[in-house]
Formats: sequence, structure tokens, C-alpha cells
Amino acid sequence: MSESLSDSLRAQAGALGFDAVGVCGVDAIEGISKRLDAFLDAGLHGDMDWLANHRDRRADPRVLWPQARSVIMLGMNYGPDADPRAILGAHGQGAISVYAQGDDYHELIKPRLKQLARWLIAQAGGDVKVFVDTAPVMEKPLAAAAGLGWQGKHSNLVSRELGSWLFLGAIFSTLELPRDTPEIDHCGSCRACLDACPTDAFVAPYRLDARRCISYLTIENKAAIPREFRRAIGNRIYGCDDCLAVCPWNKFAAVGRETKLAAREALRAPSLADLARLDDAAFRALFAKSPIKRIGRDRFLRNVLIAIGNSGDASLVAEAERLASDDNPLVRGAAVWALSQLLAAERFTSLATHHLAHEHDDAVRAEWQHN
Ligand code: B12
Ligand code: SF4
Ligand code: SF4
Repeated sequence: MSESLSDSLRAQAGALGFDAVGVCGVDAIEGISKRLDAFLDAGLHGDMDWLANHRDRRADPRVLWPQARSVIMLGMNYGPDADPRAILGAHGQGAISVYAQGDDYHELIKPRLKQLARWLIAQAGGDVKVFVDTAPVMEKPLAAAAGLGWQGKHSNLVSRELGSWLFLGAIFSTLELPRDTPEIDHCGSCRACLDACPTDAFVAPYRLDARRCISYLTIENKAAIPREFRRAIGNRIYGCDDCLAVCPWNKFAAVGRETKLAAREALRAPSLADLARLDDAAFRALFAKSPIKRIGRDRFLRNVLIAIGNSGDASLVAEAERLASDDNPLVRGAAVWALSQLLAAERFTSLATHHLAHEHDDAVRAEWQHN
């Protein structure tokens, strides 16, 4: 590819809404499999079995697609217009992580990647495949190799120009494209992200124990949230931004320019009482086109009830009491925990006696009996 094609690729990517673009070879992350194995063998991925499947493909783009010669990595800035930590601990409101306050980035970025890929084929030929998030592709190390930034101690990609708020996507191409210079680590002695984590999820710098991460606990985890993390979760009801938000490199971050990724007013500081009343249909309507719809009403209400339990707000007792009789045991169990936090011991014990008479789910019974 000529330099001018390289320049036009950047211009075209910019016109399609991407804020960062770089190219690396398919051999750029040789040696990463040791680190992936170390992460998986230590069980740090929890129940995300899909991360452990096809390890060889994930660790090496050449195994995923032998014809590929280059990887074009794209970044889209979703920088927030306010500090996402401002809502933490807010009375009666839930905190939704920045990435989930707008439209689902998967649905936005994939068509843009395809458009860019089609443009590339029209200009220079070759064949392409596009990926965002869900394929066995290690997007962060590839983006670092393509010069978009470096993996910070929180393990996400940090850009000198854009800070931490970048979604990543990849185009694999059969063309030999000129490569960019990999970015080097600029964390230095900083450890702000490691110290900011509410659940102590970092076993070491650059090494996250996903099982302790609030993002995993509130999004990926399908079961009850383990007791040891419930208080620390506070009012975070979907994902967490603390380690990103604290990074000093965000002083260069700009507000994202893609309006579809901007926060919906209804999701900036939603009322826990309103969320607690969502049935399936209302959940689907509120979260149409949002990534939150993926976890479904029951898991979402589980999260809302943890936040209600942490609210110290007696006016929310009625919601928790009603949900202690919900059809779904995951919701009932979380409602019981919320009641255990909000009610005086005597009142809780009397409710427990009443509910235990007809509660058949072992996990929910255990919640009633725990306190
Ligand atoms: C699984 C996953 C998760 C899991 C596990 C996260 C993790 N750190 O692995 C959970 C559910 C916890 C999660 C949470 C989040 N995620 Co996520 N997630 C992914 C996914 C699908 C795969 C990541 C992966 O491969 N993990 C496996 C581990 C082994 O990989 P790794 O983190 O690169 O591990 C490296 C380090 O351990 C390093 N290492 C180990 N030892 C050492 C030592 C030294 C000295 C060094 C330098 C490095 C080093 O080497 C390993 C290999 O590179 C990617 C999409 C994709 N396909 O890549 C999105 C992705 C990483 N997530 C993303 C986002 C936005 C988030 C959240 C911010 C969402 C939120 N607000 O709640 C949080 C951030 C939490 C955090 N601190 O990481 C973005 C990150 C964008 C960016 N700028 O980096 C991605 C890329 C999705 C996307 N397409 O934009 N996520
Ligand atoms: S997203 Fe939150 S819980 Fe997860 S590692 Fe970062 S600060 Fe910790
Ligand atoms: S907060 Fe500090 S240690 Fe963490 S990623 Fe940013 S610069 Fe690196």
C-alpha cells in the first residue's frame, strides 16, 4: 500500500467516526499466549468459558485467519461529558457505567468497520474480516501493537491523546499494509487505578482478577453476587468506571463526538425505585438499543437490589419487600439481602419466618437464614 493510501485510510476512518487508527502485522502479538494462559490457568476469567475456548485463535490472528497479513485497529472515543464518579453513592440513584449510557457500541461500530473495509477493498483489493469485542481477538494488545496506546496497569488501552475512553474494533486484511510503531508504556510509577478499585480486583499491576471486578459481577455473572462484594458495589448497577476515570492521562480526553454513544438522559442517574418496578416489557422498552438489554430484566434487578441494600434509604423497603416475592429466585435472593441491610433485625426475622414457610429455592432460603 502506498503512503497516500495509508493517509486516505486514516482520513476515511476519521470520516466514519473513528478517532484512532493504526496498523500492525498478524505476528505482532507473538508471545501473548503465555500471558493469556497464565490468566486462564489461574481461573481469573471466572465463568467466562468463551474466553478459554479457542485459546490458540485468540492469541494469534494467524490461527484465526491464516490468509490475513495485516490488522487495522480502530478506536472510537466515548469520553463522557461529566465525571462518572459524581453519581457514586447518590441518594436513591443507580450508577450505570459510561459505555452503557448510550446505544450499544457493538451495533454502532460493526457497520462502520464494514464500511471502512469495503472502502479498502475498493481502493486496494484484498479480502477482509471485521471484529468488535465478541470474536476471539485480543483487541487491547493488538491496538497497542498498532500504536493506538498502551495497556495501562488497569489492563485497558490508554491513549496519550484520548485517555481511557476508547472502544476498539479490528479489521483483518489479506493486504500487506505499512505498519505503525507500537506504543510504549507510559504508566511509570503511577498506580492510581490499582488503588481506586473498590473490590481490590487487581492481583498485580496489569493483572485483573475478573471474578472480583464489578463489571464482571454485574454484567457477565449470571448467578447471585457473592456476599463479600455486595457492600463494595455501592450503587453501581451496570459495570464500573473507577479505574478508568482516575487515570491521569484522561486530562487529554475529549467528549466523544458520536451522538449515539452519548448518555441518554434517562440513564445518567436513574431512580432505583423506578428501576425496581420494571417488568420484562418495560425493561426491554427502556433498554432498546442499549447494551444493558443483554443481561435481561432479572439480572438487572438483582443489581438494582444490591444498590437498594446499600442505599440506607428506608423509602426503598417497599420495593425490596415486593421483590422478595418475585417469580425469579435471583431477584428474590437479592431482595432478601437488601431487606437485611435496610430493616431492623426484629422486622427482618419476622418477615423471614413468614417467607420461609413457602420459599422452596435453596439459595433464597439461605439468604433469609443468613442474618
Ligand atoms: C473479557 C473482557 C472483559 C472482562 C475481563 C477484563 C480483562 N481485563 O480481561 C470484564 C467483564 C471484567 C471486562 C470489563 C471491562 N471491559 Co472488557 N472486554 C473483555 C474482552 C471481551 C476480552 C479481554 C481479554 O482478552 N481478556 C483476557 C486477558 C488475559 O487479557 P488482557 O486484559 O489483555 O491481559 C493482559 C494483561 O494481563 C497483560 N499482562 C499480564 N502481565 C503483565 C505484565 C506486564 C508488565 C504487562 C505490561 C502486561 C501484563 O497481558 C495480558 C495479555 O495482553 C475485550 C474485547 C476483546 N475481544 O478484546 C473487552 C474490552 C477489553 N473491554 C472493554 C471495556 C470498555 C471494559 C470496561 C471498561 C467496561 C465497564 N465500564 O464496565 C471494564 C474494564 C475492567 C478492566 N479494568 O479491565 C474494552 C476496552 C477498551 C480499551 N480502551 O481498552 C474492550 C476492548 C471492548 C471493546 N471492543 O472496546 N471486560
Ligand atoms: S472496573 Fe471497577 S471493579 Fe473492575 S477493575 Fe476497574 S475499578 Fe475495579
Ligand atoms: S491510572 Fe496510572 S497506572 Fe493506571 S493506567 Fe493510568 S497511568 Fe497507568
